[in-house]
Amino acid sequence: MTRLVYVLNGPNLNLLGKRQPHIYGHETLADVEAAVRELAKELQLEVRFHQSNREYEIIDWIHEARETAGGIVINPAAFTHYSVAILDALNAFDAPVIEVHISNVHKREEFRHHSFVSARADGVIAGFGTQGYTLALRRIAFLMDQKK
Ligand code: CA2
Repeated sequence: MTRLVYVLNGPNLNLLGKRQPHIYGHETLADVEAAVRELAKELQLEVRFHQSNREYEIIDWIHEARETAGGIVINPAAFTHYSVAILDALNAFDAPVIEVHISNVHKREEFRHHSFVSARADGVIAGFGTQGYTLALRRIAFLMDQKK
């Protein structure tokens, strides 16, 4: 089993830490990536960390992960709430998937309460701030080790 994990981020998450800190906090996506990489070292995982505002790029990374990765951590951002295409791509990926949301989507507008991705995710983390990413990585490492 490969020790490679993809950490995928959807649209507008490149603005993290630069706008709406009352919802998403002060950390930037570069800070999140640094924290994920530090933990990955401890867990002896290799990480590919990506962000895109384009749905097809996220789908292409999921396809790539089918060949190479042992798990996916994904914050699909707004795609969460309407992308059947991302759900379909994840359904073709056989290893663990953890869905992360920085904010507690269930405390927000009604349209954020439904996630297409949750129908595939092995676990969902919401409302833990950017800490959700490292919690998700720990869970992926646990699930990967369990499968050995
Ligand atoms: O809470 C989350 O992580 C979300 O996935 C973030 C998405 C939102 O559409 C989901 O409902 C919940 C939005 C990401 C946009 O991120 C920004 C960060 C800073 C400034 C502006 C946007």
